[in-house]
This record gives sequence, structure tokens and C-alpha cells, in this order.
Amino acid sequence: KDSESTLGCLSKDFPAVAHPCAEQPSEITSNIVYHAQYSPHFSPLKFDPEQAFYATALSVRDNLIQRWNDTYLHFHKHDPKQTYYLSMEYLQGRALTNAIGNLDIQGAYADALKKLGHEIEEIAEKEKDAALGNGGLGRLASCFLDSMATLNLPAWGYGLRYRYGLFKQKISKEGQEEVAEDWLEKFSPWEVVRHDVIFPIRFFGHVEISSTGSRKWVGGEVLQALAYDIPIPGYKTKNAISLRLWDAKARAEDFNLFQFNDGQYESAALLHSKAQQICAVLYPGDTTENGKILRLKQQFFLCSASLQDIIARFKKRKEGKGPYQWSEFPNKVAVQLNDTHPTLSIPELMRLLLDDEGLGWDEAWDVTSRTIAYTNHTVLPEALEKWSQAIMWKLLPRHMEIIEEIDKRFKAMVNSNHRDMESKLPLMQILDSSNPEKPVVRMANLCVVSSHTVNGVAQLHSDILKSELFAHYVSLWPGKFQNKTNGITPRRWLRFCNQELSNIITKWLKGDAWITNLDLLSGLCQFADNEELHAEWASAKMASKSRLAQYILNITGVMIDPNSLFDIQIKRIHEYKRQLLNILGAVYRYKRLKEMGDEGRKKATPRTIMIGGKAFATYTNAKRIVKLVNDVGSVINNDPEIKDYLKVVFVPNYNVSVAEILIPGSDLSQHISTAGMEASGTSNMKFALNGCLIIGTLDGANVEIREEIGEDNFFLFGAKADEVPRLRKERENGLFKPDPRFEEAKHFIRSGAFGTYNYEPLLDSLEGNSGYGRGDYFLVGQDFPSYMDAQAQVDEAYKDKKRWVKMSILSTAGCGKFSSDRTISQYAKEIWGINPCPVP
Ligand code: B1H
Repeated sequence: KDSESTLGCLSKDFPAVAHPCAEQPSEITSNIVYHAQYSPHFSPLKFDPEQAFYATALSVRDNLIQRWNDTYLHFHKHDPKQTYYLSMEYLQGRALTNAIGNLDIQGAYADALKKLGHEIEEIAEKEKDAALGNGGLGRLASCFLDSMATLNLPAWGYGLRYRYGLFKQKISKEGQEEVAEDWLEKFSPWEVVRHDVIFPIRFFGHVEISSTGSRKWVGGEVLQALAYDIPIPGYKTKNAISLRLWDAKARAEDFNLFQFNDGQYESAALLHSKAQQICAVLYPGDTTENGKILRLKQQFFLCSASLQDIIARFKKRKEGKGPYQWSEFPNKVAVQLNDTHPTLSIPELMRLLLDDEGLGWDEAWDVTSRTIAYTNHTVLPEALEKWSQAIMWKLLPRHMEIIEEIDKRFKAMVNSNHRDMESKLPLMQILDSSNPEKPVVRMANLCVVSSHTVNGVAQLHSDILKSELFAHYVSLWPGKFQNKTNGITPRRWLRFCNQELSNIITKWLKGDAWITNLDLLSGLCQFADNEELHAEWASAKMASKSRLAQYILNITGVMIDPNSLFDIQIKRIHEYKRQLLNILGAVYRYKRLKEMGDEGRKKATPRTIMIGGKAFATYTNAKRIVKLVNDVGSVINNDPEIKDYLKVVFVPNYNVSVAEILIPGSDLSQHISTAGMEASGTSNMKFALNGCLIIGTLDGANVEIREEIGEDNFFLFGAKADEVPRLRKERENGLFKPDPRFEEAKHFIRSGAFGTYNYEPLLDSLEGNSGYGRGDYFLVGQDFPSYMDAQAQVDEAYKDKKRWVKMSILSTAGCGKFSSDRTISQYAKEIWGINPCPVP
């Protein structure tokens, strides 16, 4: 049985037969055995869980390929307007459970695998996460793809096929260590290389001017972009769309045989090694000049390959249909820029139209600006991309000419039509040469000037874009700015990751239509006091908490009690997200518990605080936070006196698959950024959807979640976005009086209670403007007292089980709005102008 069974034995009972569209268990078993035997990737001996995973995934891929080809041909034939989502990041996570679930053949696959001696859950865990993204922005792109496919929209994603995605996080005595994570170590069973889809990509070189005055970018180094496609199946639909990831390679003729035979191995393969660098890692460190150039090369590589491909397909669909007009292009193509990272699409589309297709400036500009739309995801000044003009002139000389021209024409337009705005031009122009040492290109400005639509990702964020970051442009183009509140796919984030709760919802709503029409969840409100539902709801939560406790034990060795309140904060570690506020709160709680004695403690609500997230490798303060959480955890978790009341666990290597275990098992989650700084947040939606209550500030999408689920079901605290500037001023002017609890918590850490590591830089960042001090820019001290008060309300509420379960039901019931299906329908109607194109 299982791990020892040889393929030979298996194929006696289950003959290997290719069944490309297998849906019955017997066909599925035959098809899996077929792949194990005839698409071998291992020696023909065992059929252990890993081999079973690859064979199973290949059999699912067979099924997808049929739909995929059908969808491709269907779009080609009907030639609808199509959206192309350009993103430097996709956080796909695992694909197997999602694909089988979307095809709606879970049962058949589970049965088939059982016959072959495997549990479907066990083999699914053998899949590596595809982590081609950093955090929320990348995961949003992946949720969007799921919704595009499910809504039958003619839409594709474009990205890069990074060899090493986001690093693996190891926790040692030193704190976080980054280790390369090789998602392609064996191979990805999902991707299909398209050897016929390959485009040249140029870097460096110069601009040549012909006798007629036309310009052409020539010389430099030329690499090849090769397409790898990943199928994205829609939920219970025949449509499957593509995520097209570009890989870089050099041509055979660029390999210098003469040099190689002369022993000059490195120079012989120079271009090949440069090609390998392009897609080597997700975010090359960009503190060095080389790092900056590589990141810019990556961005251009994505933009140029995608636009050449889009134009090629536009032409292909016109073949045999008579002459076409370029002015039709924006009626057939919508390009969405996921933040400014793919901004070079703008000058690249202009260049292709001007220099390769021979259009005049006005025509090319009209086509480009009617095609491209831009989503902003952050107002943090340090995240607004500014590229050195010097680097840009070197790497992309023709694009810089085009950007200069766009800037020039923009300024001329303002000067002639909007005289009153003249004084604002220095802020609005694209090229900023105010620092003669380092003139830069402001990518967000280029996007706003060149796009037909600009959107933020939650109402508050979109309002801030209009009133602050892009305020001046609003008076030029009031209609250009929109809001599209983010969403999450309810398939991955409820149906598949929380089967127990899903089944209960389906039972009470008398059907599973909620999975594609999430507004139906509001139907749960009428049962919010129903005792039978309460019992089922609580037992589903307990099952998920027990599974989570087992996971934590396996990974960290810390035993946690599923009866305690599970309080979770998982997200990238960043000072504005304020994991420090959370841990200072935990430190204070610990100190109180120690002081109150046995009798006092018996009245406390037992809590398990879990914090997970990765710190950017060069972000020192974020790494110190990771270290502090771990140190606080080791002291608290080993203190026998309070073992029944408090645990603090750092969950290592937080990623999509870990989120799928943590979120269903949560009671409370923390979304506690300084108001105005978190553009939206999306894990807040995932938690609320899974019946988890939120403690949070009025920031990002928290505002809308609270509106939807009701203020009684949300633990609110903290300063509001419009109070933040004044509070910072007051802090600077020494008018801030810290709460004694805040002082006590910091003092306790300084006393060495959690070890002797130098936390001073971290703690001092919460003090005035001296030493390391940065005047508590993120207002941790300001919000500490209201945070602790809100936490006290949580403790009280959790003691009343009935009230808590009711709030939990109402959280789920209020989440209809946060389906990415809603978000994507709005993009389709209000920005892209595209319609569903279902395969019959
Ligand atoms: C978000 C980023 C981001 N905003 C720079 N900005 C990056 C910026 O690699 N880089 O250089 C990568 C990512 N990510 C997030 O987007 C916001 O912080 C969240 O609030 C939001 O929910 C998410 C999706 O809109």
C-alpha cells in the first residue's frame, strides 16, 4: 500500500489510459496512473505522495487544456474587447485544490486517489506555493484572475516567470533569515511553454534618425522573451483564461563558440548570463546602482513583451477582415497597470505605434491614452516610484525622448488651458529636475497624465488620492478618478479553505449560489440568533482552531489551546502596519497577568496571539520587530505561571498556504495601521468572511467592512485619518502626554525582561526627535490607550459565547460586498468596457 506500492502493481488494477477530460473516478484513476507511467518525472518505482501529486496535477491539467483551448478559440472567433492585466506580482499559492474545486470534481478526485492509496489533502500539500509576489498587491492580482475567469470575461494576466519568488523566512536566534525558495525545483505541472510566442527585447543602444526624420532605437543588447502560460479556470464555467509569464533567454547565435573554445567561458556566454539575471528573483535589492538597473530591466521586459504580444494578437484577429484602423485598438484592448511597476507600457506602446507602425504623435497618443488605465495602491512617499533620468537615458534612450515629449506637451496644455494651475506645475510635471544632482522621472505622474482612468483601492484611499496625492490633476480632469474597493475570491478564501463553514452556509442558505453571488450571505442575518446555527457555527470554528493548533505545534513546538481566544495579525512587517502596537499590548497584558496573582488571573480571558509576516531583507526596523515578537514569545510561552492565560507565537514563513490554515481558525484579527496609511488591506476581508471579528482603525477597507457588518460587530479604536497631521504636529511640539500603560510596556522591554538584544532603536522610534527617535511618526503612543480599551472590550465580549457567535455570523453575513467578483464587474463596466464571453 501507499508509499511502497510500485507503479507496476497499480497499473495492474488500474490500467493506464489517457482520459483527457476524466470526470468519473474510474477514468480519473486511469488517467493519473497514465501520467505516472507515461509522463514520468521520477524513476518507475514508487508512487509516493509527491509522485501522486505530479501525476494528479497533470491529469487535472489535461482537463483544463480542453477548456483553455476552447476559450482561446472562442475569444479569437468572437473578437470581443479584451483586458490585459499587467502586474509585476502574482501570489498564486497552490493550484491543485483550487482547480479541482473550480472544475467541481472534488468528490471524484478524492475517490480516485483513495483507490490509489492516497488522501487528496495529503498530496495537495506536496505542491509548492507559487509566490511570485510580495503581499496584498500580488494576491489581489491572483484573486482578480479567478474572478475574471469565473465571470467569463475576456481577460488575461501578464507577469514575469521569476525563478526564485518571495524568499522563505527562517527564524533563528538572530531573527529573520532569508533563504531562496525554488518553486520550480522539480517543475511546475501547470505551466505550458509556448515556443511560438517569443519577442525580442532591447536594452541600452541609441536612437538613429533617418533622412526623413523618423527615429529608430537600435544597437545595445537584445534578449528574447518567451511565454509560459498558466491556466486559470473559472468556477463552474467552461472558461479558462491565461496567466502569461515571460521568461528571458538569449539566442543560440549569441553564444560565442569561438570564445568558448578559446577557454573564455564567461565572456562566451555573457548575454546568456544576462538573460538569466532578468527573471532570477522577485525583487532584486535596489540599494545599489546595479540593482536599480536590473529592476528597471525587469519592468521594461514585462511591458515590452506584453505589448508586442497584445499588438500581434490584435493584428491576428484582424487577419482576412480587410484593412483596420489603429483608432479601433482601444475598442479592442484595455490595459490595466497594477500600480506604477508596469508604467513603461506607456512609452513602449507609444514607441511601437510611432516607430514601428508609423503613426503620428497625436494618433499614437490618442490610442495609448484611451487604452491604458492605472491603479494606485499606496500613498506612502517612499513607495512612489521615481527613476533616475540618467539610468533611464542609458537603458531606454528612445523611451526617454517620448517621456520628455509627453511632459512637454502636458505642460504646454496646462499653460494654455489652465493658467491658474501654472504654479502647481512643478508638482505635476513628469520629469523632476529640481535636484540637479539627481533628476528623476515620477512614474505616478506619467501614469496619471497618460491614463484615461485612475483608481484607488478603497473609498477612503480613493478620497485621499483626490484630495491630496493627485489633487491638482482633479481640477484638470475631474472625471478621470474612480474608486474600486478591493475584493477577494470567495472560492479560495472560504469555499475551499474552510469547508466546514462553507457547508453550514450552504445548508442554511439552501444552496451554494452564494459562492458566485456573495451578497446572498446577508441571508444568514435572519438566523443570527438561531441556536442550532450557533452550535454548528461554533463547532466549525472549533474544528478549524484545532487544525490550526496542530499546525502551530508541528511548526513551532508551541502548544496552544483551541479554547483560548485566537488573535491573529498576519501581513508584511511594516512600521505603518504597527505590529509594534500589537506586541506592546501583549507585553502589557503579560505584565498585568504576572502582577494580578492566581485569583485575578482566573477572571482573565485566555488568549493566543499569533503574529506572522516577512520583513523586507534590508528593512532593519522591520527585522527588529520580528526579533522582538520572537523574544517576547519565548519568555511568555515558557512562563508556567501564565501558561493557561497567554501565548505569543510568531508564525514563520507566512504565505498563501499558511493563510489558508490561519484564517479559518481565527477569532479576532488585527488591522491596526495608522489611519490613512493602509490603502485597503485585503486580509481584513478574508478574516471577516470566515467569521472572525476585527479590531482595527478607521483605515483602508476597514471603514467599509465596518459599515457593512455593523459598528457593533467591529472593535474600533484610534485616531482618524484627518486627525493624523495635527497629532503629528502636536507630538513634534512636545504636546503629547503618553499613557502610563504605554510607558510601562516600553520600560518592561528596556528592563531586559525579554532578553538583552538592543531594542533601543525600535523603542526610541516611538519617542521624540532625538537619537534614533522619529517622533513616533506612526502614532503608536497616541493610539495605545484606545487600543488597550478596545482589547478590554474584546475580552469581555469573548466571555459571552452567545454574543460572540452572533457577531461572528454577522461578520460573515456582511461580507457580500468584498467578493472580487463585485470588484472585477465594476472594473469591467466602469473602466474597461468589456463584456462576458462565455464558452457555450
Ligand atoms: C500595496 C504595494 C507595493 N501598495 C511597492 N503598494 C512594491 C508597493 O515591490 N514593490 O516595490 C510592492 C507592493 N502594495 C498594497 O496593495 C497596499 O499596501 C494594501 O493596502 C492593498 O490592500 C494592496 C492591494 O491593493
